[in-house]
Amino acid sequence: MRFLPPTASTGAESVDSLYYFLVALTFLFTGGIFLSVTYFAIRYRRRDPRECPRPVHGSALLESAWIAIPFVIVMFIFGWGAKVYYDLSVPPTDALQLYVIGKQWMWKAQHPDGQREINELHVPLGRPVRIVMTSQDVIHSFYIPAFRVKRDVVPGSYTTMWFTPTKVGRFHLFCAEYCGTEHSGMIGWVTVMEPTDFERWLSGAGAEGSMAATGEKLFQRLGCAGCHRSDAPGRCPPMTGVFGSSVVLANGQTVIADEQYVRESILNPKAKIVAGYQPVMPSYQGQVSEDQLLSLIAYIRSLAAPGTTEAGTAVQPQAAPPAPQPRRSRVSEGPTTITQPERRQRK
Ligand code: HEC
Ligand SMILES: [Cu+2]
Repeated sequence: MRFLPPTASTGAESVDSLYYFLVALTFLFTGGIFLSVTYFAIRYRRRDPRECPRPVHGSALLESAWIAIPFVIVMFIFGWGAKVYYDLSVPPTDALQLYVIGKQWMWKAQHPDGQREINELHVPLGRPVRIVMTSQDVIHSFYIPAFRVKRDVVPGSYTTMWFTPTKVGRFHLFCAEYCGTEHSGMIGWVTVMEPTDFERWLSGAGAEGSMAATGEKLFQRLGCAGCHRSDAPGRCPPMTGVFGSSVVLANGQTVIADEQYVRESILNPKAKIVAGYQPVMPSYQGQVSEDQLLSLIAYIRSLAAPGTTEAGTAVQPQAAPPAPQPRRSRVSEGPTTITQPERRQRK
C-alpha cells in the first residue's frame, strides 16, 4: 500500500518534505511523551500508603524552556510552510499558459494554440505550467494529487494555479468540491509528456486557430475594434501594451491589468474607469461565453508589451505595436504622471 499519491511535480516534492518533517516531529513528541509518562509512572510510583510527596512550587527555568522551545519549533514550521505556500502561489514568468473551464460535470481545457481537451490535460515535462480557471455554473475545485495542487474554480472570477511536472506519466485529476449529482464523475487525467512528444501531440490535436486569433475575430465581431482603435487613441484606450501593465484609474487608484481586470472591463466596464476616459463602454454581460472571454483575454494578452505579462505567454504578439502610448505609467511613477492629451480630455 502506498502512503501518498505519486510525487510528480517540483511543488509536490517541497510539500512532501514539509509533510514528512511534520510527521517525524509528531512521532518524536508522541514517543517522547509516551516514554516520559511510562518512566515517571514507574520511577515515582507510590511505595507506601503513608507516603506524602514534597510540594512543588514551580520552576521559572522549566517554564521558560517549555515556552521557548515550542515557540522556536513552531516558528520554524511557519517559516518553512510560508516559503512553500509562497512558491506555490507565484508562477515563474516563463510558464506555459493554459486555460480550464469547469462545468457540471466535466473539465474543459484549452491550449493557447487552440487545442481543446475534455477531462484530459496534456503538459510537457519539466516546464512550468500556469492554469487560469473559471466555472460556467457552480463552484468546482481543480485537484491533481500527484502535483499536490488544488484550487477552487469559481463562477464569475478567475483563479490560477501552477506546477512543473517532474515525471512522465498519467496522473489523476479530480473535482474536489461537491458540485451536484455527478460530482464523483468529474474526473480525468493529466498526461505528462517529453517535450518533443508534447510538440507532436500539439500539432496532431487539430486546432481551429490560436486562442488569440479567435479572440481577434471576436474583437472585430463584437464591435470592440470600432472603439478601441490603435490609430485613434483619443476616445478609447488602445489595447496594445495594456495586459500586464499598471493602469491608472479615474479615482486615482492603480491596478495591474491581469485576466481578472480584463474580464471585469468587458462584463462590468463601469467598475473601473481608466483615467482620462469617459465611461461609455457598454457591458457585454450575457453576450460572451466563458470560452469567448478567455479568447478575448488571450488576444489582449498577445498585444502585451514583451516582458510585462506576469506569467509570460506562449502566444506571439500578432500585431506590431504602434507608437508607444505615453498614457501608461509604471507603479513607481505613481498616478501623477498624466500626460497632455489626458488633461485636455478630463475637462
Ligand atoms: C463604445 C466604445 C467601446 C466599445 C464598443 C468597447 N469599449 Fe472597451 N473601453 C471603452 C472606453 C471608453 C474605455 C475606457 C474607460 C473605461 O475604463 O471604461 C474602455 C476600456 C476597456 C478596457 C480597459 C483598458 C485599459 O486601458 O485598462 C478593456 C480591456 C476593454 N475596454 C476591452 C473591450 C472589449 C474586449 C470590447 C469588446 C467586447 C470593448 N472593450 C468594447 C470603450 C469601448
Ligand atoms: Cu465539480
